[in-house]
Amino acid sequence: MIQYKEHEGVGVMQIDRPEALNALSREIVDEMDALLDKLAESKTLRVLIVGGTEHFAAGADIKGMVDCDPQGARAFGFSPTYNKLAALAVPTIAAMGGYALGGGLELALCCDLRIATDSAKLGLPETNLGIMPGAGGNVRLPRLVGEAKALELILFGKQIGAQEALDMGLVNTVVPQAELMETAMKWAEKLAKRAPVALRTAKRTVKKALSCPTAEEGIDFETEEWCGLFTTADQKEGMRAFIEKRKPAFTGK
Ligand code: DAK
Repeated sequence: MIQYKEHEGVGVMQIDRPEALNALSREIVDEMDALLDKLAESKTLRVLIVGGTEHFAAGADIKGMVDCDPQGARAFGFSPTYNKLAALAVPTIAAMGGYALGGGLELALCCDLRIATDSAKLGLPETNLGIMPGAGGNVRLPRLVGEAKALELILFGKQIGAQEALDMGLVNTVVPQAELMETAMKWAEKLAKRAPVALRTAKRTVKKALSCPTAEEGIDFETEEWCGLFTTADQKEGMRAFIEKRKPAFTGK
């Protein structure tokens, strides 16, 4: 149900449950959880692509939730797993085709970058079901697109197309369906060749800064992290390569 392949530092995790438009069952999320635990410890992973087969994911499995009481709903929760994806040190890219709805879109919101196909449909339709987003959607979406646009999507439970998603900053780019995985791979390969410690530090710093109560605290954190990069071989290599007018060969040290 979860497929995983890794080649030269680029990992591809795909949901594979086409008969239900990749609706996320408890089992799928448990598999994802176990995989993310391994990936968090990986010494080889440089970039992770998260995708679906034909569709990204049409949300959490409604059939598995319909009879839940509050305790059962809590046990169905995806957030501990989604938080593991958001906390991965390496850059992550969501490659979204078809439907990315509800818990599916919330999964993509845990990634650093999002690519959608021109026919993709995105949204948080939970209020149509008498619930609300519950796997970070109320928290991550407004940070990305602002409060008003996030509430428009959540309160109307509407699906939007890829162009509208691009216009509001929900996705980074839109590509034809046939070019989705190729584009995601190109981005990932490019990132995999860049200085890994610098990328991980930048990701950590941007995330930390977003949760700092003041800009000053964020900037203090940034300064410490920035100075720390001067302990790395990649900093020496990157700057020497510039001065020597050659391409840097980063080692990740
Ligand atoms: N769950 C279960 N099955 C689904 C599904 C879903 N989310 N989405 C699609 N399917 C199944 C359909 O039931 C159908 O299966 P059969 O009936 O043929 O067996 C098959 O996939 C094909 O779907 P359709 O026949 O409906 O296909 P259409 O092209 O006509 O429509 C659609 C596609 C995506 C517009 C439609 O399927 C749809 O509206 N699906 C539901 C989308 C949705 O409402 N998603 C949000 C789900 S709620 C939690 C936190 C968060 C969450 C859960 C817990 N805790 C903190 C505890 C997340 C909640 C959600 O994501």
